Amino acid sequence: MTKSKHSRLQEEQLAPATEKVLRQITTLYEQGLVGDSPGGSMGLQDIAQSPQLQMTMRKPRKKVSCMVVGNHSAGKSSFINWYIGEGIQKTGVAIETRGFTFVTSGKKRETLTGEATIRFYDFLKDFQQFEGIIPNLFTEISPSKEKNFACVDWIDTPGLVDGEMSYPFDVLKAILWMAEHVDMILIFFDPIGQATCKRTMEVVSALNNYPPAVEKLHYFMSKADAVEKEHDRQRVLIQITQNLATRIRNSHAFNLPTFYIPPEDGSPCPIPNAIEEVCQSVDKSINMTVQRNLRVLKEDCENILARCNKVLADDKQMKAENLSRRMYGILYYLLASLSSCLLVSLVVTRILPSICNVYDEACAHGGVRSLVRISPAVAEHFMFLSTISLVLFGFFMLMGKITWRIKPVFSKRDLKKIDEYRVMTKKIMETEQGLYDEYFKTLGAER
Ligand SMILES: Nc1nc2c(ncn2[C@@H]2O[C@H](COP(=O)(O)OP(=O)(O)OP(=O)(O)O)[C@@H](O)[C@H]2O)c(=O)[nH]1
Ligand SMILES: [Mg+2]
Repeated sequence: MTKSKHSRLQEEQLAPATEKVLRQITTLYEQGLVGDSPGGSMGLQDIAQSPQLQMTMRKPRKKVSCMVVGNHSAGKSSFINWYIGEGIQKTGVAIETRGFTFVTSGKKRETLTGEATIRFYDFLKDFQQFEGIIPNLFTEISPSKEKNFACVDWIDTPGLVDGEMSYPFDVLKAILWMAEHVDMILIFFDPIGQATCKRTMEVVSALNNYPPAVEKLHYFMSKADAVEKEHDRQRVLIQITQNLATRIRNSHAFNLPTFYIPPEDGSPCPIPNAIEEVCQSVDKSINMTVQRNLRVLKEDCENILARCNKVLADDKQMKAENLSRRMYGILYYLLASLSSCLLVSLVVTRILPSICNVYDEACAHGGVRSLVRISPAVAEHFMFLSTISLVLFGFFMLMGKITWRIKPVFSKRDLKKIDEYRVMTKKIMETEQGLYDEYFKTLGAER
C-alpha cells in the first residue's frame, strides 16, 4: 500500500469521528447537554436569546462548505461525483451545470428545488436577491459515506464561458456572494477548453479583489490526463499561470497542481496526479473548521457568562436606583401633602371669622381664637399665600411623579433562570476539553 493510499484510508476511518465532533458542537448550541439537568437542558443559542440575556448568537455550521468554480467543462461536476463516489451531477461536453447545486450527505437520496434549498440552508436567505436564481438552485442529498463527504457540502457552479451564452442570473455577482459564505473555493482550469476565457479570468480577478474570498482560493489544473504529452501539459500550465499572474494576489507563492479523475478500471496512468492534494486541501479546511468551531464554542460560553454577570450587576444597580427613587418620591409626595394642608389651613383661617360670628361659642376655644386673631393678616395676603402653596403643591406632585419612575428589574424567577443558565453554560464549557481530545484522536496525534 502506498503512503498516500494508507493515509487516505486512515482519514476515511477517522471521518466519522471528525463528523461526530462537529455534530456534538452543533448539538451544544441546539440542545445543550441532553439529559444533564433534571429540569431539562437548553442549547447555548436558546440561553443566549433568552429574554433575560437577549444576545444574538449563531450556531457554527456542522459542515465545511466548498465551492467549485471554473470554466465550462473543467470537470467540476465530475470531481464532485468522484469525491462522493456517485454520479450525482450530470457531466458531459455540453454546458451541463447552469445553476448552483449543493451536494450534501444525508440519510437517503433526495433532490431539493430552489425554494426548499433556501429553507434548508438558512444562510441562503439573501441569495434570493439574484433574479432568476431560484429555478436554478438545487440541493442533491446523497447517503454516500465516501471520504470526508459527511463533513463537506459541495457547491457546484455554472461553467464559465464567453460569447453568446447568457446566464439566467448575474453569474459573477452570484459567485462573489457565495464566495463570502463558503469556507473554501476550488478553481479548476481545463487544459483543453477555455481555461483562460474572458469570463473565467473576470471571475478570478473579482474573487482576488474581494477580501472575504481571497484567503479561500485554491487553484488546480484539472483533466491533466486529457493532454497526453508532458511538454504540451507544461506549455498549457505556463500559459494559464501567465494569464493568472496579473490577476491573482500573492502570485509569487502561486502553485497550480495538476490532477485528473483516476480511471474507473484502475488502469495505471503515468501522468502525475495531484488529486490527493485537492482532497488534502478539503481535509485541511475541515480541520480548520473543527478548530474554529471549538474556539467559537469557548468564546460563546465566555460571552454568555460575561453577559450573565453584566445583567446581574445592572439589575443590582437598578434595584438600588429604584430604592433611592422611591425614597425621593415619598419625600416629594409628603411635601406635596404638606403644601395641600397649608392651602386648606389658609382657606380655613380666611373664612373662620365669618363662621365664628355664627357659632360664637365654638370659637371661644383657645386654638381657634388665635387663628381668628391672625385671620385679618391672612385675609390681607390670602391671594399671595394661597398661590405659593398651590405652586408648591403642584411642584412637589410633579417631582414625585418624575422621581417615582421605577425601572423593571428581574423577578426571583428570572434570577433563578440566570443562575441555571450559568450552571448549564459552565457545564458545556467543561465538555470542551473532551471535544478537543476527541478531535486530537481524529488526527491520530497523541499527547
Ligand atoms: N480526461 C478527463 N476527462 C474528464 C475529467 N474530468 C471530467 N472529464 C470529462 O470532461 C467533460 C466535462 O466534465 P464536467 O464534469 O461535466 O465538467 P463541468 O466543469 O462540470 O462542466 P459544466 O458544468 O458544463 O461547467 C466530461 O465529458 C467528463 O467526462 C478528467 O479528469 N480527465
Ligand atoms: Mg458541471
